[in-house]
Amino acid sequence: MTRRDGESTTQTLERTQTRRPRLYRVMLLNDDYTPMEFVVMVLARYFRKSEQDARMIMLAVHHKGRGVAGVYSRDVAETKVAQVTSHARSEGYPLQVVAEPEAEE
Ligand code: TYC
Repeated sequence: MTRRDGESTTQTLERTQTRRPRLYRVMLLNDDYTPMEFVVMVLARYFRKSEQDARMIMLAVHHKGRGVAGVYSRDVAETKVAQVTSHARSEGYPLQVVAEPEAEE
């Protein structure tokens, strides 16, 4: 804020309520080329799913087009996206992984 004498000051807005940081859904998108086994491995290794859960999630993505691999803070979600994308590319697979914010309560 600028005073009449031309000096600038800073105002502080106080809030007593705290808000929990947003959570982000890491989504897997379907494609025609990434092998099912690779997607199952990704879900087990990077998203700590059991073999059984990993298969269920992979098949749901295969049939519905997309699905949630896990829900994390923004930093962790973005790291998972980067790690899985780089692993997939290193194998020559086009697997798409994205993070999207959950709705605020
Ligand atoms: N549709 C792929 C196939 O038939 C398998 C697949 C599942 C790929 C999930 C990506 O996110 C994915 N080989």
